[in-house]
Amino acid sequence: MMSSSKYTLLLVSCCCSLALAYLPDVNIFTNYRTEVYNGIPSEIDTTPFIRIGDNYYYIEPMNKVNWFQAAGACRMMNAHLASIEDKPEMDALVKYMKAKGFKNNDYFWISGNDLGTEGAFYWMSTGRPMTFAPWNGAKQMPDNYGGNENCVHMFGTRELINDANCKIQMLYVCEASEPKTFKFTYIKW
Ligand SMILES: [Ca+2]
Ligand SMILES: [Ca+2]
Repeated sequence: MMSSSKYTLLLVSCCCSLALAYLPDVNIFTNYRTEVYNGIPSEIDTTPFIRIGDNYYYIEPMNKVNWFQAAGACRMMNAHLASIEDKPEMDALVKYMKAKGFKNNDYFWISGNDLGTEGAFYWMSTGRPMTFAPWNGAKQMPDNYGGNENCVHMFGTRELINDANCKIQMLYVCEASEPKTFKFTYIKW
C-alpha cells in the first residue's frame, strides 16, 4: 500500500514536469496565460500623453515653471522629465512640436542636468550619461553662463539643447516610463 502511494506521487510529479516543459508561459495554478507587449493598444486613449515613435510624451503647452517644478509635475503624472536619447527621438519630437505650432523661443525643460558635477551631464530620469547631446554649437553651449547653468532644455523648432539656470521658468516635456500591456487569457483545459 505504501509502495503504491509512492508510485502515484511520482507519476503526478512527472506529468507536472511535462506540462511545464511544453507550456512554459502558462501558470498551471490559475489557468491564465500571460502575454506582455511593449506600448499600449492603439484603441486606448492615452491623453494627455501622445505617442511619438515608441515613446509617450506630455508636452506642457502653457504653464511655465522652473526645472524642479517641472520634474515634480511629471512625477505627479507618474512620468519623468523627458530623456532624448538619440537623434531619431529628437527629430520626431521636434517635428511634432513644429506641427503643433510651437516656436523656437518656446523652451522646454528635459531631464538632462549637471547638478551633481559641473560639466558632467546626466539624464535624471534614467541616471545615465547624456551620450546624445546635440548642444547648440553655434552659441558654444554648454557654457554654464554666470557659473550657474545646470539644467538642460530643448527648443520648439530646432533639434538642439542648451544649459540654462534651473530657476528659469519654461514649458516642459514629460515622458512615460516605457509602458507595457499585460494580456491575461483564461485557458480551458
Ligand atoms: Ca553647468
Ligand atoms: Ca547655456
